[in-house]
Amino acid sequence: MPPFYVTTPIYYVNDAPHIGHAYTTVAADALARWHRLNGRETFFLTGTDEHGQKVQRAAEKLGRTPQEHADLMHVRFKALWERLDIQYDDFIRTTEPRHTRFVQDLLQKLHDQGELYQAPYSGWYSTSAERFWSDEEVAAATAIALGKPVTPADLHNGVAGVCPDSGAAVEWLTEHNWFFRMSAYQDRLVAHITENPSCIMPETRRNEVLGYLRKPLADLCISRPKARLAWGIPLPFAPDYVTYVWFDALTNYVSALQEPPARLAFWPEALQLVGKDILTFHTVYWFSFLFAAGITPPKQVYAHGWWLMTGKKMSKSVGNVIKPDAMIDAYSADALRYFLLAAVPFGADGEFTQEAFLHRYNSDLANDIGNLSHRATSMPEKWLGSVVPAVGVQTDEDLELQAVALRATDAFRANMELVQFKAALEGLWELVRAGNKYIDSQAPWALNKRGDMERLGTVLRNVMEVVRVAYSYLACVTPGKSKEVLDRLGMAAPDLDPNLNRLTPGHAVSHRDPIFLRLDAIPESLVSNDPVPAAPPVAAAAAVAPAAPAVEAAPVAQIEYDDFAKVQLRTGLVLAAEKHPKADRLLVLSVEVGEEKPRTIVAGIAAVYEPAELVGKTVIVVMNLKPAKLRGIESQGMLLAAGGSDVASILTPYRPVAPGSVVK
Ligand code: ME8
Repeated sequence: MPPFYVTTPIYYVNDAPHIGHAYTTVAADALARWHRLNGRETFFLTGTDEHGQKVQRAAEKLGRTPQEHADLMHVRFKALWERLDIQYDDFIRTTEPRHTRFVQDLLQKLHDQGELYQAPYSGWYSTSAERFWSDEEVAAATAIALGKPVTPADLHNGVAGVCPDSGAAVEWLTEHNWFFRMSAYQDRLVAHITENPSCIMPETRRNEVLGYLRKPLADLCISRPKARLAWGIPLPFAPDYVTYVWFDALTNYVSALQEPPARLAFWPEALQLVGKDILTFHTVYWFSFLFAAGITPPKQVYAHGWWLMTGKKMSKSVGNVIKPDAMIDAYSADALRYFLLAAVPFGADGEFTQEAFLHRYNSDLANDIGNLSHRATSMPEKWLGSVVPAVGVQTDEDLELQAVALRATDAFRANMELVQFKAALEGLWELVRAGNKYIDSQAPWALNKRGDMERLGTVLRNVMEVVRVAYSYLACVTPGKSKEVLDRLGMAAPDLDPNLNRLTPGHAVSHRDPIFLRLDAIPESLVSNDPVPAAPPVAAAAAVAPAAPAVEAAPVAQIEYDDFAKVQLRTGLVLAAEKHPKADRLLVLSVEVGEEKPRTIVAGIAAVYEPAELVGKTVIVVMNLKPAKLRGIESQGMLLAAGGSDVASILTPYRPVAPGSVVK
């Protein structure tokens, strides 16, 4: 069996992750887990794209250096992946030396081979957006601004064009840049894609790329003058230039495999998942870079569709995003993972609505599979002393249930090979529904009443086995819930054998709370789409001002609930931590608390914590403590810690929760 390598795009660190980013990453994680479960050697890569104008501008807006910004922002992706139970093998950041070194070596190699050349680059430059636009883009924006048709020729004949982003004036600018001879690879690209049809999926997307390649392919500008864009990897042979985003970004998929050398075996056995927005880059650009470098293109690039909100692509720039943390809080990480994969065929667009989520959650998870697993342990608890019963004589109904198990697991397997999660889950649900029907038709309660314990044992055993099969296959989609249910059946790991005879008779099973609780309405926190209440009056800070030293044995003053309620506590994710420049005892933390900007918190914990160990930890923050300057740095809140003045431990939630969650 060849090894399996799965990748996600590396996400821009200009903003926080949303459901769209979670989608690709959950899909990659499900595939990686599936192949690992089947014993295949697997490598799963994700990461962050940290260079370029977008990141530079986002950092400038917040008064940070781009590196500081990237250091802070990539932690948000890692924190979300932890909450979503994403088991990646490596997380690459394009600012890491292992990556920049590889990109520079590759650029030098292509330069030495004569694949790169310098030439003038012209376009409509917008000073406000700090970028070039094409004739067509500016003509379209100008036409809207003027309310009359505008052609590219008009722009070159005196009609003043405007920037599609800001509406400000654009100017025709020419600068020298470095180009990659992409046009030389046009025929080879067409031949490769035609001879390896599954290298771009789904088929409609492959046809789109072939359609794109029917027009003459231009060479690709791969640089920007450092004077205009400083935040990038310098060209080793022309240090006044940096390489422009795509050459840098795409290369991550192989730069991450360079060390240790054993990783090289994963290339080109790669399945690269991308949104359809970046398919041309991942095929036309990427494959031709690889051809030039003498590297075989990846086995498959799979482009999925978009999550939409009222018909528009969910994106931070439109402002119509759903925050994954809020969905996880309301429903659980596994419910979100399941919904993303079950709701829409991989490749198609899908409208994200709270109504659809609630409906699917209740029908598929709370009702179908939740009920099934609940009944599989409640009935043995009531009637069989909570152990796995032995199988007796098999009836036609039992054999039919076994046949469904074989069919359903085959369907799951076949569809996972095709990267069709929805169809795979629908296949498995045939077994889940058959399991529930089997309980209804076999009526174990009646068998118990009649005292037919042998048949009762056989029926309940079959039900338990169906649960074992279903949750084992689901372990790649709902890993947390699967583990919990399998644990109730006394199993340490998933078992994909579809034969309904794998549990050990006499083994203890345990019955616990329903695994997916039914919800009657969309959770309140999602209706407003703002899980964080308005900030309380700052005057309440007095309630948490440091108290006078306690007098030994003095009775503790009691307070009313209202007094306590004045203290506003929230969870916070530590994005960065460093030593206070002027005080050995203090650390300065940057903590994401669900507000627009992270808060700076100065804490007296330097004696017990190294700054690095705090990054990525969730802490409890007193939000409405009056800001105070501590040795010159303003602290915008306080951390809770145990141990009094000799801090023993900071407080952190027992289970992962989203930053900004209210603590009471
Ligand atoms: O494009 N629906 O990064 P990015 C589905 N850094 N998926 C979505 C989505 C939506 N509404 N919005 C985003 C970049 N995605 C580059 C990639 S790779 C060498 C460099 C997902 O932060 C989808 O996978 O804009 C999309 O391709 C990716 O996020 C874009 O993330």
